[in-house]
Amino acid sequence: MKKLVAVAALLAMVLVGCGGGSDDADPLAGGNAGDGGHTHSDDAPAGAATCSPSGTSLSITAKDIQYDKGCLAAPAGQAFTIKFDNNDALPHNVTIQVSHTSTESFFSGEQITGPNKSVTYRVSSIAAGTYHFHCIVHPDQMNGTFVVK
Ligand SMILES: [Cu+2]
Repeated sequence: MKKLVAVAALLAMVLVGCGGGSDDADPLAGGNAGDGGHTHSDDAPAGAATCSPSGTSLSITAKDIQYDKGCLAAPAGQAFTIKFDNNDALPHNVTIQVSHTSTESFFSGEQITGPNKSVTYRVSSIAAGTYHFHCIVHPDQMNGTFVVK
């Protein structure tokens, strides 16, 4: 199990190295008509999506090494579930953590390999905040904002 994760992480790093960055979908790029140019604003991460919770049953799907959602939301202080569908013949999961680079996670779901595989993760309650989720195998291709409120 440990070894598999290590291999997967290595693979992800190789993939990222070859991919040459996944910033091509940055909605802020090219949208700046202002004369100021770059403003290094720290108050919101570029391209961060926001969403609001609607119940304790969340769902997300992976296909073509992408999630179908850029934002997931859960109510603060309540346990919830995430139904995760994997339509790729690759291992994916959902991990929730404070930030992209954080080394501690609130929750890290079991990796499943599709296609047509699904799992329902049970996640313990999380305090209100805006966090991050990603696939631990493909953190740079598969990620999003995790809102708890
Ligand atoms: Cu993945």
